[in-house]
Amino acid sequence: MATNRTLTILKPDCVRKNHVGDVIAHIQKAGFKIVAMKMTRLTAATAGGFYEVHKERPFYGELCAFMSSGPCVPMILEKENAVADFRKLIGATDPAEAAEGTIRKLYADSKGENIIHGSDSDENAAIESAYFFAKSEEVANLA
Ligand code: RTP
Ligand code: MG
Repeated sequence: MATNRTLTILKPDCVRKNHVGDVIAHIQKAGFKIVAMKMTRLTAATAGGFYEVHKERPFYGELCAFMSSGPCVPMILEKENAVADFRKLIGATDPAEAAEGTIRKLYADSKGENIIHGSDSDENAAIESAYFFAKSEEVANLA
């Protein structure tokens, strides 16, 4: 299987609850390598652009307010089958429905504040990575 990349965001609730270290450890133990990482605070407009696909959904305003409510930690991750394996690692959108041992099951409180994002396709992983990182911020060689 080919090595590829996904984009994650440790959301503002993750930072607020001091779970950044726990979640990064969980991700690294699952075999993902960190290719790029930063801490940043999104504006409501930047959060809205990131989740633009959801702009007609009833929760969009709440989502933009939440994602801009404090600092977050976007990262580009690399692993074989990264997108699908990462979605499996984080669990279902609603932590109440997430499988035992997944990041959302372990650390998230609600469907709206669910601790972490994961890209849903290789195409979106590339688009989302470029949304947060210049190519010069990505580690070219992990060895
Ligand atoms: P994400 O994009 O953040 O990885 O989450 P996802 O694919 O599992 O879920 P998605 O359908 O893309 O929804 C994006 C984010 O919007 C918030 N949400 N709130 N209150 C609600 O019913 C609701 N539904 C979705 C969540 O923060 C979700 O992760
Ligand atoms: Mg999504």
